[in-house]
Amino acid sequence: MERTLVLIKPDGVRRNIVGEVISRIERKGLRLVAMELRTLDADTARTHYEEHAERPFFGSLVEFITGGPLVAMVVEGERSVEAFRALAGATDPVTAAPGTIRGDFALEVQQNIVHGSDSTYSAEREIKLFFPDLG
Ligand code: RTP
Ligand code: MG
Repeated sequence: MERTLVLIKPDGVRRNIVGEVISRIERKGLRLVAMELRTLDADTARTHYEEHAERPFFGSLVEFITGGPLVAMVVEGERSVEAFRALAGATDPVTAAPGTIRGDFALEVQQNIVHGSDSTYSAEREIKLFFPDLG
């Protein structure tokens, strides 16, 4: 069964929509297999977003993602990587379709509420980074 890493970013926690996001994941039929509320250190954040290390927004992204507690979870189900990305919506919340998490709850590209792994390869790497003890 396919697994993906989902983060409810610090803006989502701050805005008290953790339950809303989890509810959408559960209603879709995906299952939670691990979950933790934690504040990321800068090293973990840089490793998580290493593909963006050369982008102009990298420093600001690391500052944002370490700026408060986030919820990290492993979600499992049929084509869960693609299924969660569809629930999340486009990266830019302005163009994200209404009905998606970003389309319904966000307006700024950085503070877009959730992260979902973009491939099964990324999912494996990210799950190891956040949940090294998970089998
Ligand atoms: P994520 O990795 O967080 O699931 O988001 P994504 O795949 O939809 O988008 P990605 O291109 O991987 O970007 C990672 C996160 O960086 C922030 N971002 N800021 N122009 C900007 O200031 C900018 N572009 C992206 C967003 O928080 C985005 O989700
Ligand atoms: Mg991404």
